[in-house]
Amino acid sequence: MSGRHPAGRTVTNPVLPGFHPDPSVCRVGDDYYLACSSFEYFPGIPLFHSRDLVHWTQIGNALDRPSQLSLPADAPASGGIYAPTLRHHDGRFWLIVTNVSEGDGNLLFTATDPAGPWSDPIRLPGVHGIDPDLAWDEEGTCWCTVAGVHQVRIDPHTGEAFGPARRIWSGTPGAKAPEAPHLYRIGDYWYLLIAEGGTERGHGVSVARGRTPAGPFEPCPANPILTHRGLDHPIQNTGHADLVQAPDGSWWMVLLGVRPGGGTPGWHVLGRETFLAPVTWVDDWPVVGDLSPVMAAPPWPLQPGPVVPHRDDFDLSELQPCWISPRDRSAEHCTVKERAGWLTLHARGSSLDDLDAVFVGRRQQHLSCRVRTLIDPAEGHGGLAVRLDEEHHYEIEARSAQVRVIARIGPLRTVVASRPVPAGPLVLSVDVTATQRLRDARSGPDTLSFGVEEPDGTFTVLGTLDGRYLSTEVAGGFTGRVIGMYAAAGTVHFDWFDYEPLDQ
Ligand code: 6LW
Repeated sequence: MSGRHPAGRTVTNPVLPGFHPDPSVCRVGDDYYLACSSFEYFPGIPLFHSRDLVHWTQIGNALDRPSQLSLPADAPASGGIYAPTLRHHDGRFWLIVTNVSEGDGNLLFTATDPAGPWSDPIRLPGVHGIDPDLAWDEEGTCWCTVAGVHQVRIDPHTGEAFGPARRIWSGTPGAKAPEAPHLYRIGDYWYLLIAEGGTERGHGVSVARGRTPAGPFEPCPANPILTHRGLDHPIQNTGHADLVQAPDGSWWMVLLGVRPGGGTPGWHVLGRETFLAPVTWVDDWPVVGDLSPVMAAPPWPLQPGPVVPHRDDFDLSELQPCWISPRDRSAEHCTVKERAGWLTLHARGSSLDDLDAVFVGRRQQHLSCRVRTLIDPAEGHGGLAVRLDEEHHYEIEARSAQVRVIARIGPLRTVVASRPVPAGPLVLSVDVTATQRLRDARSGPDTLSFGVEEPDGTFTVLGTLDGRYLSTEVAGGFTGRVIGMYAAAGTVHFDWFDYEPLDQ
């Protein structure tokens, strides 16, 4: 999805590839900050910094302590933390999210430095509904707007809500799921931006405007102002947007979208990704430009940094912020301090089918990629896995001088291949290869080939699996693939993990 900037530079959408949905963005001076949903993973709410809205570097995760995020042990996949709004107001950053695994609890966090530390949560028992937004009017009143679309005034310092929530808009008549509201004062109007149509192929963005933050709101005659429903476009499910103005006065929209692959119906495997689109204003309504090509907001930067470190030697005293684990990550089960320069995992569950499996992974961010890791399985079983949830994962596991490839798809679990290997540390591999040319209408989106390194340095593939079964269209839910290391029994150590993007 690359396009040409008028200045001759090539830029690429998505700007945050891989499982980075529900983006919310704000600007402070020349710096932009962006937050995404994290669902059942810990740490939660990845935070990114950019100078141009195109190149983003992860600066942390807002919810990185159990006092901020403690998910129930049985929190389902795609439960947990939904849809942040990130704002800067009165010298502080404000972040509001919903923990759907805690009685639909809305939680507010603040920080003076977006890289952290973020505060412990301020609870909002009087705010009901997902996708909370924060906006302050000229008098300093804080308006909290949630999916539906409902609104209530709050004290963001205490979490107190004033009065019952009011419905301020229902979106386009007949359209489902009016959600993801964001409210802005722009010029003479208050704009209420929402997503509607559901987060699947029908997704879109609509807008209304009014003279006060509480409405009444007049819908834009051009709604939806963005949708790819029914379009022959490589980016689908476009919606859940947020607006930001660049220092030069230009406007931009961040939004989520997906890139389905294969034949019909099209499978997306990376989850919902963050895209960028230019916005202009006509008759005081926002008009969204083409998603591809995308032009970067000035000042043009700047060298792109790697989205995440592609190789990790586990030489730092803490895990880098790209690493996430389902539900929790205690030092008791996951540490870089036990064996210097290695990541050590102590098993809890007996396989990745278990809710308490010990797994540390990073988002798959490229349609094609090559992953290698060096495991020492002398004291246990473990391996390299591609995970969507407990019921959808493929892995290669090392145990007692043997490796095996395992596939879990829905209720079915099967050992696809196994073979002996010499005892001792060994390199496990997975190559994800996107389908370039369809064989027929039923072609899958990609293949995943699992293998081991031989003593002569070559790799032998043990099993190649169709990637459609690790897609959202098959598994359901709101996340995307995460690739990483796990322990299934005893203790396993990993010396390094290498992720090589292979997209053109
Ligand atoms: C989120 C909702 C949505 O709360 O999906 O695409 C839900 N939009 O706004 C989970 O990400």
